[in-house]
Amino acid sequence: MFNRRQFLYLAGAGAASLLNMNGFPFTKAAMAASKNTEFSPDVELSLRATPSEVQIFPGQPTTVWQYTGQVIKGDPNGLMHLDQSYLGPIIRVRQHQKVRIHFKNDLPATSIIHWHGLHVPASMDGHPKDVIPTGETFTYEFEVLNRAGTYWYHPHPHGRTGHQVYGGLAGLFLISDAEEEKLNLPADQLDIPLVLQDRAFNRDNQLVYLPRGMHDSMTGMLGDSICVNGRPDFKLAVSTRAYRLRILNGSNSRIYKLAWSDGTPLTVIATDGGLLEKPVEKKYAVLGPAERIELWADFSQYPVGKSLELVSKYFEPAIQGRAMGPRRGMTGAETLPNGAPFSVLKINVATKETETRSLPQKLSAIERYQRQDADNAEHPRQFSFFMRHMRGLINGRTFRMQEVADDERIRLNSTELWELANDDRRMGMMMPMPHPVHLHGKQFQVIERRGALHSGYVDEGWKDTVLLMPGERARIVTNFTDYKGLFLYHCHILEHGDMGMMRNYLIT
Ligand SMILES: [Cu+2]
Repeated sequence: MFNRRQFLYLAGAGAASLLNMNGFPFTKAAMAASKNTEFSPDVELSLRATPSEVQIFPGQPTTVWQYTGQVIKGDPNGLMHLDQSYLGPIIRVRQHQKVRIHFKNDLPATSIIHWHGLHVPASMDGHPKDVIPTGETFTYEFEVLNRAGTYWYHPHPHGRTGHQVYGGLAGLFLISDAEEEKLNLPADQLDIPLVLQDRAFNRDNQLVYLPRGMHDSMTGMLGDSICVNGRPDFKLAVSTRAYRLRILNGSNSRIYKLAWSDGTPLTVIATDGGLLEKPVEKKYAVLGPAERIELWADFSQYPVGKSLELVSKYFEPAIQGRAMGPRRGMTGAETLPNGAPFSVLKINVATKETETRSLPQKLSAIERYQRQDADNAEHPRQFSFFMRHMRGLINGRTFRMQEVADDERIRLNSTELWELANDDRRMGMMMPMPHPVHLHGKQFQVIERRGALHSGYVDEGWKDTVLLMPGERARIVTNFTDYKGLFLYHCHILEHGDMGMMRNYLIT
């Protein structure tokens, strides 16, 4: 599965060469699309979504859908293309920069881009009502208000998000800021993005989506090839130094229970919304779809030649995928159900170098919310997520493009307590599902949670997605500042969102 050229490339050249920096020249066509004279961007990019081919396996290339980009204005390293990957370029910006992005849709389908985790105006958030048809361009303009952190972007057309992300449309959006820079964290070739996604390929090396139809929609699409940055059997050659590993679970529905294979605890330094106050040690860390963690990974104690794996450990499967039997006529491999153990990536300590950094014991300042900070502390908004009759529901309601119910109206500048519950179990679902709940527009704090995987949750920092296992509840607090308008909240098992487990909330 892992071709020799790729292996040699990774092992020989080290981590830096994983990233092929591509500073594209200025283009006239993209420039012509910018008309707004009031907004003066510091950074201007173009992103194009198009069918493409990537050589993932020997033999036939894999047909994918892919974002490609160009820097029109700003640092040419503001876009970094991952080598031999279907993933979109990594966008790197600084807090307070004004960003203009021209999204050109060259797919044979409508689409729109959502900036996952970013606090942007409703009109710039990539709501499904704003999809554009083939051949058209949507221009985004916003100021980067978020803290430094690992955010991402992906399509959000209603009913087709799962299909489009699975086809390859996703990329990282990394923000830096002054607070983070002072820490002198591992940078450049020591700052490694790792996008985890599972995929199913057929014998002709082509992606297979929802081969069992409604069953796969209910469980969410699960593949049996674990890809890192778009590559199965991913290997990483490191030196005896400390690294910053930025991990995004970019999978449609897979949950990872991440741990080091030798039992060393994980050192977590950041979550969805950036750095924690201080590093947290975990025996394992659970990452639901769309969630991010960043690890401080120090290999300085290892001898050259040492190999190590980042693994996903067994957990009580929410979904009995294996019970459904092998995938008919597909790869021949059994489905890898959620909860099954597997190797995520292999690390080889390849070179000796002297480490000069130590892990900062204070990372950032986070003002922690308490329940009583919320204006509705005594009367939390309650949102209940469950499946019924093959539809995804929130408080019994399915997605309607512009619909907002009374309990989905929020006052601008209010601080709110929301209670999110996975009520599949209560609703008597035969196969209760996890529901990772994502709020658009705002980072929040999880103030209370109980669940089977509890000790693997990293709830100490800012979050935009919270995993709810069957029967689980979480209380979150956030303040709805700056922007009025229509934002989504939904299950980030993409097939569940596509089946209607998504609603609007309106800030007025
Ligand atoms: Cu769900």
